[in-house]
Amino acid sequence: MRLSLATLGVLAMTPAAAPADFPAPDKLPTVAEFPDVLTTRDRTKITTKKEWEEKRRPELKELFQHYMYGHFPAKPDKFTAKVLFEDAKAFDGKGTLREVEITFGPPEWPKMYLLIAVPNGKTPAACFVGPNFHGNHVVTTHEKVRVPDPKLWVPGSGPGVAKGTNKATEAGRGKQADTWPLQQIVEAGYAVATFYSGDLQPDRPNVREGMRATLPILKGNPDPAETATIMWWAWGCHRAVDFLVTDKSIDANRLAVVGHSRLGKTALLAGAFDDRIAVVIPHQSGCGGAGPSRSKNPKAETVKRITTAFPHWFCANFSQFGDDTTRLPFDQHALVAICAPRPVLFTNAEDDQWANPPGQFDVLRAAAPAYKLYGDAAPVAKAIPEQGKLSAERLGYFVRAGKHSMTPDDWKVYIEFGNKWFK
Ligand code: GTR
Repeated sequence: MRLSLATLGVLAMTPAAAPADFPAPDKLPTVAEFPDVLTTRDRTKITTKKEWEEKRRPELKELFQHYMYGHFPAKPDKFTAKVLFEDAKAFDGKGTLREVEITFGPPEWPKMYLLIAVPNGKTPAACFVGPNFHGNHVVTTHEKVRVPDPKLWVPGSGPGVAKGTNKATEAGRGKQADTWPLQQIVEAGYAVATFYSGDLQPDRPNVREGMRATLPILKGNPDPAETATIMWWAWGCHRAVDFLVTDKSIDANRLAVVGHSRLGKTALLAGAFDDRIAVVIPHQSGCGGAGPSRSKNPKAETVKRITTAFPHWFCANFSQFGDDTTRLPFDQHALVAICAPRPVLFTNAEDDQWANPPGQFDVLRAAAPAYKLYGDAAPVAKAIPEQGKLSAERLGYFVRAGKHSMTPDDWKVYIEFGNKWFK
């Protein structure tokens, strides 16, 4: 069946036009260090919270859309949720587990499946929310949790995915329960909600599928700021939030977004573009997330490398900066600054230099001026804290020993940070 653009909801999704005066990447001025977060494009120095919110913050949001992540899609007009199952005696009776099917557009649009665990007797609870890599069924052994439809593409590296199939299967159930340790989180008094990132946008280039299939194809004249994959995943986090704020067992004022690696990049972007998210925790997110584009760490991933290996994560404009990141009119500190005054925590591992832990600390330091406008005189530590010790300032930082992974010990750190800021 051929679907017309209108059936696909294209009209609803057509983004606002990019500001006309944004120069092509190679026409931008060179700025060797991080551009000052408080100086606007027209060289005005921001000194008040009001000026920040009215002028610089919206400008930065436009710049990040145009040159890096692509247009921020509109909120869908339609939104319905259906509870697929609920187990009020999950986690040895300590919590309730449910899965919710969320429909937010015309029937052709992808649906999203949100898995929610809530601590019994401790509601409304603060909630960690974020995308997962391989499907909800891999984060729990619970037999009712849905396996993604075999028609939906999943990464070949996922548990229970037979070679060459890219199909999720029953064999993956519970195999990555350590990455989103639901019971541990519930026992700490928190709720947790996760969804498969590929529900919204499968993680592969060149295929017009998922939410990307709802955009118009501009033949011969592609939009260099077309909404890219990380933006779609962030948009998915916002749709999860749309549901969570209606759920009486969740405290809508205490939501923390969490994600690992490419999904950590997603968590930071999601936090920057949605003020309903109170705490932002990108874990080992590196280049394109918490890591600087103007990197001084020779072991870290570069813009050139990431835009070559993963062209679909960012809009086409971003790849233009691969050979000269000094032309970027922002660096990642500005994405953190957009989150001000909300707490942001960067978590890392020593052996994961690809994600650039020291560079991420520079990013936090450079975001501080925006936080100071809100009255926090010392929002960030002066130096990188010692390994294994959480620096729980408003701009928090943590580096542990070990590798690139998301573990129950990392969750202890997110929870410790939550315990401080959700008080
Ligand atoms: C790597 C990529 C990183 C990071 C990681 C992941 O291959 O270079 O930027 O996102 O994948 O998502 O695990």
